[in-house]
Amino acid sequence: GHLPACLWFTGLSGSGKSTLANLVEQELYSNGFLTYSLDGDNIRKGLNKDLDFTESARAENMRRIGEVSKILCDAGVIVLAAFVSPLKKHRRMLREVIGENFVEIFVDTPIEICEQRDIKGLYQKARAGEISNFTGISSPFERPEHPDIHIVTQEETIDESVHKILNYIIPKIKI
Ligand code: GGZ
Repeated sequence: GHLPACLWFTGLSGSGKSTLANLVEQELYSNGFLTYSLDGDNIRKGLNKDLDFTESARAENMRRIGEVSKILCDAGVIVLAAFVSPLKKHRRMLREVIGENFVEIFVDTPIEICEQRDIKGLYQKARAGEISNFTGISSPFERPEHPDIHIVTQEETIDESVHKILNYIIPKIKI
């Protein structure tokens, strides 16, 4: 057995949150930990398909995902949640709801790099005014000041980042 946890990845669109979360999940899963990943793909297409990117809708997005994460933690799961989570008040609320299982991981990639990569072409659309309230362009991102784990993607390899997260979390969840 092991203890539950909620690894919450916050950062800009294209910062590498899902990539990191998926690699950390693979490692945990292959070492016998029970894991579940939440991200825009499985949440914004289902449970939260009624929500857009206005400030109030994002707050509701965060609130629902926080409650789901808490339920999964109660069931003993290691949750990996990858969401922009742009505001301090979102992250403060999550820590209150999820409690001591909450681990804030800041995936810190400069917006210039996210925009250069522009994997999904969203930054270009946001610049062209085709997407409104786009985080980092027309909607704020408040940098976490005291994350539990700070990943500066430009200064470490993906493998180093994955192991930094594993080295932090495994001693906390191992029984
Ligand atoms: C930010 C947006 C937006 C706007 C669509 N602002 O890189 P992605 O595509 O896959 O991740 C982004 C995702 C953000 O959804 P979250 O649920 O994580 O956001 S929040 O925590 O703020 O509620 C991006 C895409 O959705 N996307 N429009 N306007 N990201």
